[in-house]
Amino acid sequence: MTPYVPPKVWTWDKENGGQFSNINRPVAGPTHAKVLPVGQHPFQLYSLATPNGQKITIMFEELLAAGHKGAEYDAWLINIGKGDQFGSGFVAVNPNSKIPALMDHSGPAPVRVFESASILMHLAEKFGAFLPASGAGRTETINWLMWQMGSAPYLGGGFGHFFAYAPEKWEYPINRFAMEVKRQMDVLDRQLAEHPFIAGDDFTIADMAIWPWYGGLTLGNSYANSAEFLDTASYTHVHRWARQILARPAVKRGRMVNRSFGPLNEQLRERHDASDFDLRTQDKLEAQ
Ligand SMILES: N[C@@H](CCC(=O)N[C@@H](CS)C(=O)NCC(=O)O)C(=O)O
Repeated sequence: MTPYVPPKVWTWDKENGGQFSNINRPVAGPTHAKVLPVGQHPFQLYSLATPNGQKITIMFEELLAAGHKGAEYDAWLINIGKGDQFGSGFVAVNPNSKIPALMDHSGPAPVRVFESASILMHLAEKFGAFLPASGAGRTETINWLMWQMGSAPYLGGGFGHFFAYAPEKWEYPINRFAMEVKRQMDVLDRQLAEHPFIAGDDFTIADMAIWPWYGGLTLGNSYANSAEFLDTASYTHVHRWARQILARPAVKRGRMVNRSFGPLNEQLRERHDASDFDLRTQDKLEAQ
C-alpha cells in the first residue's frame, strides 16, 4: 500500500468509502428548509435510539415512572442516515446537527437544549430528580456525566468506527482505540466494584449516560462481535451493573423510543402517549 502523504491543504473527498460518507460534511448549517413537528406535550424531543438518543428517552421514562407527570413528551424520529439533522428546523434547535435535540415548552418561553448531558442536567434540575441538588453527591454525578461525554467518542468515533464501519480493517487505529476502550472499561469496573451505581448508592443521570454506551458494549449490543474482541465479560462489575439497569422497566421502554432498527416489536418510532408502548410498536402498526 502506498503511504499517505497529506497534501498542503486538505480538500473534501466526497467518496471516501466510509459507511457514513453520505452524511459527513466539513461544513455546518442547514442543507434544506424543513419545519419540525410540534405535539401537545411540554417537551418535544427530536431523536433516534442510538446510545446518545437512548439516554434521554430513558430519562423521560424514568421521570414518568417516578411520578413526575409534567415530564410528558412527544418523541419525533430523526433519520440521520437520510440527513434529517440538516433540516432548517432541526438546526435551529441544535446548530451542531446531531441527535438528541430537545425543545422545552414548559416555561414562559420555549428553550432549546442540545448535547445529551445538557439535556439530562436540564431535566434533572427541572424535576429535582436523578441528580443530588448540592454537595459531594452532585459533584460526583457530574464528574461521571462529563467522563462519559469525553470518553464515549473514543468508543464510538474511534474503536467502533475502525472496528465495524471503516472500509478496511487497519491494525493501527483498531489497536489504539481497543486499548483505550479497555482502559475505560477498567475505570468503570473498578468504580462499580465498590458502588452499586456509577456515582454511588443511587441511580442517577450518570448511569443513564454511561449505560447505553458501555452497558450496551458489555451486553453485546454494539459493533458486531466487539464484546468478544474486547473480552468485555472480564469486566464483571460492569456486566452486573449493565444487567441490573436493563431490568428496569423504564429503561426497557426508553430503549424502544425512536428506534427504527432491530426487532419490530421493540421499535416505537414515535412516542406521543404512554399507551403507545402497547398499541403503536412497529409490529402492530404493520399488522393493521
Ligand atoms: N456530544 C453529542 C453527540 C451526539 C451525536 O454524536 N449524535 C449522533 C448520533 S449518536 C448524530 O446525530 N450523528 C449525525 C451526524 O453526525 O450527522 C451528544 O452527546 O449529544
